[in-house]
Amino acid sequence: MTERITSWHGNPSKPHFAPPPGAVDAHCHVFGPMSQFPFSAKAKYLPDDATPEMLFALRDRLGFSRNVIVQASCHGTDNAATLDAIARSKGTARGVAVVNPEIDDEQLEALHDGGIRGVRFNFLKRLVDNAPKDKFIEIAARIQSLGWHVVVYFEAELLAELRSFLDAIPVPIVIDHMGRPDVTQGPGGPDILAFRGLLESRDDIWFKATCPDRLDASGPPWDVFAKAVSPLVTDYPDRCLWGTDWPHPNMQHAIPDDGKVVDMIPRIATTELLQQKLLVDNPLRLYWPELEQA
Ligand code: 0GY
Repeated sequence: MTERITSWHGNPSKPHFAPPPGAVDAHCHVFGPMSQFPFSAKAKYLPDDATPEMLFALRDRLGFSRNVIVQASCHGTDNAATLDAIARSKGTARGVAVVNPEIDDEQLEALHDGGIRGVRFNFLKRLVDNAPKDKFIEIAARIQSLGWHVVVYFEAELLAELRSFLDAIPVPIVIDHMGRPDVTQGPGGPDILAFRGLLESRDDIWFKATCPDRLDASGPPWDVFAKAVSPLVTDYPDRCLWGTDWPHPNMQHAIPDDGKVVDMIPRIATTELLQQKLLVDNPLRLYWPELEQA
């Protein structure tokens, strides 16, 4: 694997939708720069550099105030690039790490000091070689005292098999991209209904109402995604998060315009109150609880 891929739009449009003050892009990544932060030997894709400066410029262009930077699989369990981006953010970014199961408590505390507030468990076979559930449960128990949560990434076909694993996690859970439902089934289709079953099973499971570009092949304005996802945001207004997914890992064949991705927001969060919860109140509760309004 030698060819580096670019997966992000070079000149995203300015969105028509203006996010509320303090809005958080709660799912984005940085890549490299490779000269400083080499990619993992196990990386399944080799991206071009997507630097913190590029991310923060996009944040400003789109009208956001903060970022949650999620460790991408191409950096494996070395969180240095994510930590570097958080350190450069002047307090406007926090992150989610991917950790080696052997990590000790001191290293976890160092991650906390560096702005990490959660650990990601990735079950996508095309992205990671193995996903040891027993080790993940041990990690989840160990991060409890730090007040962290876990972020879990899986595809809808895996949900039934993962159910007992998810049930055993003793901290809040955030599900990336709603567990990738087939949105063409609609809001009452089997994938969304199964996901609703999970949300009903406990009240500390959150989801990211993200990635119309990944989940809806119809393209902008992603009507199929809007129709399937908007009822979830309406019904679980205090447990949803939103993010750009910049730099859109692996999306080099259908690179989304981030301005258009932002313009999806009012179609899934259809009132100002829902937009305030999705973009400000909910992410602050998880990532900046000290800033929450009383
Ligand atoms: C995403 C989705 C993807 C990639 C990663 O860590 C990653 O490499 O998360 C994907 O390829 O679906 O959430 O950014």
